[in-house]
Parts: sequence; structure tokens; C-alpha cells
Amino acid sequence: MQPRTDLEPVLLVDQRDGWTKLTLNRPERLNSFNEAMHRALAAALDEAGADERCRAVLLTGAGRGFCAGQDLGDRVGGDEPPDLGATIEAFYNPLVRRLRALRKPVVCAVNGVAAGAGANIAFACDIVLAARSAKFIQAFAKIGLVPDSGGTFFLPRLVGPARARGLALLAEPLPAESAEAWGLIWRAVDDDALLAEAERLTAHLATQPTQGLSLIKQALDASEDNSLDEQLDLERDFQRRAGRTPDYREGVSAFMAKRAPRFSGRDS
Ligand code: T3D
Repeated sequence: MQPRTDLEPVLLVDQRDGWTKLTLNRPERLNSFNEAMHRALAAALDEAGADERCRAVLLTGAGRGFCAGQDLGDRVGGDEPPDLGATIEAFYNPLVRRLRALRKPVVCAVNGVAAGAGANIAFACDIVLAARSAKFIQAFAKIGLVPDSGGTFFLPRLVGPARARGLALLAEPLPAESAEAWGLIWRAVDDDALLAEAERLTAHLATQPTQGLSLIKQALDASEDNSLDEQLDLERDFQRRAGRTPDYREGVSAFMAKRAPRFSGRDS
């Protein structure tokens, strides 16, 4: 593959009708993260979050990979060992928090290998589709590191402790179809259908009751720590808020009138 020039953006931002497509664009390094890509992705997610016209986000990668985690080329050389805690604090943790806190759904189209932080960033998204040829690799153990970007949080919750330990300690590639069967992702899709399916799903989500979807995201995240009693109280409070949105009114009116709803996504 040709080396990139400094003029090529490391993130492609494509604003569609009601949603935004973000494409990691360092294909010659399997879209591994450098600081520039972190900064561009953070800015694009903040922009998507602030833009009322954007009601869903699609994240994918250019070329044959989705993301190979940290660019290890940035970690060679130097007399002193690098402070990896500092990059986790500055970039990876804020990215996972941004994805989870975004008040609109994030679809991830894993177009190829997702390794290290690249895999766990996919798992932090709301709906993950993967090309049938894609693989997920907790590559950390192979270089003496610990799963980060929420890996030690998401893996046991998604696949249970035995499989989480196997994936993290052995760092073996997990094919997309097994990832679907294990409940790590929503669906494995034929390679040539992946992008169209991901775009269709994102465009659909962008027409749905955005405030309600945001409350669903928040409720499911809160359930990780809450007791049943706490979660029941939270559902009561969230339902109260959802019931005051124009989209709830529209949903009920459309149902009663036997017509398709036209959701605005607005909170008032
Ligand atoms: O450092 C911190 O800030 C802490 C945070 C850490 C977060 C992390 O993500 S740590 C984990 C880092 N990632 C890895 O360890 C994965 C490394 N990559 C691989 O194991 C393999 O590349 C894959 C299994 C992902 C794919 O294998 P394959 O055979 O399909 O492709 P390849 O030939 O290995 O890679 C293609 C090119 O991409 C190659 O470059 P070349 O030889 O064509 O010039 C390769 O060096 C490059 N590449 C792939 N992954 C990375 C990378 N270059 C830099 N960093 C990478 N992570």
C-alpha cells in the first residue's frame, strides 16, 4: 500500500441526511491510532453530539482492517519506557466515555480485523455489525499489556468470565460469526453487504425517537451497577421523561391513526 501523504485526513467525516459517517483512515497501518486520529475522532464525536441534525453515528474503517489499536510504531525507541497510563487517560478512556455518553446511537461496522483497543472500541459502540471475514483479537497479552478501552469491563459482561479470560489471556483471533454466537456483537454480515447494511441501520436509527433511544442507552449503562430496586426507580424516572417528549406523543398518535410516525428527535 502507498504511504500516505500529510494532506490525507486520518478521519473521514461524511455528513448524511440525519446521521454522520466516521471512517478511520490510516489503512496502511490498519487504522491503528496515533494522536492525530484520536484528536480528529474526539472532535468529530463532539460535533456529532452537539449537532441536533445528527441523530445517529456510524463508525467504520478504511481499507482491509477496522482498527489495530495503538500504532506501535509510536512506541519504539526512547531511553525511558513510555507512560502508557498517560495515553490511556488522555485518549482511550475519553473515547470510550464519549461513545457511551453520546445521546444518540452509534453503529460500528467492523470491516476487517479489530485488534487491541480497536476491538474494545467497537464493543463500546451501541450496535456492532461485522464483516464475516473480520476477526476480533485481544492482542494485548501478546505484547505484555492488559486489555484496555473497557475490555476488562465489556468482555466478562458480554461473554461471561470463562470466555473473557480465554480471549484476554490467549489473544487468539475470534471470527465474526463466533463473536455473534457468543453475544459480543449484534450481527455478522456478508463482507460485500456490510457497509450497505450498516448505513441502512444508521439511517433508520436517525429517523427514530432520539431522546427515547438516548434514555435506553443510559438505562442499560446504569443497570451495570444498579440493584433491581435502583433500576426500577430509574426506569420510572426515565419513562416520565420519555413520556414528555414530542416523539412519544407522535408515536401514540401515529399508532392510533394507523399511519407511519414522523419522529423529530427533539426533547420539547
Ligand atoms: O500505547 C498506548 O498508548 C497504550 C494503549 C494501547 C492500546 C492497544 O491497542 S495495545 C495493542 C496494539 N495492537 C496490537 O498489538 C496489534 C498489532 N497488529 C497485529 O497483531 C496484526 O497486524 C493484526 C493481527 C492486527 C493483523 O495482522 P495481518 O497479518 O492481517 O496484517 P499485518 O501484516 O500484521 O499488518 C499490516 C500492516 O499494518 C503492517 O505494516 P507493513 O508491514 O505493511 O508496513 C503492520 O506493521 C501494520 N500494523 C498493524 N497493526 C499495527 C501496525 N502498525 C502499527 N501499529 C499497529 N498496531
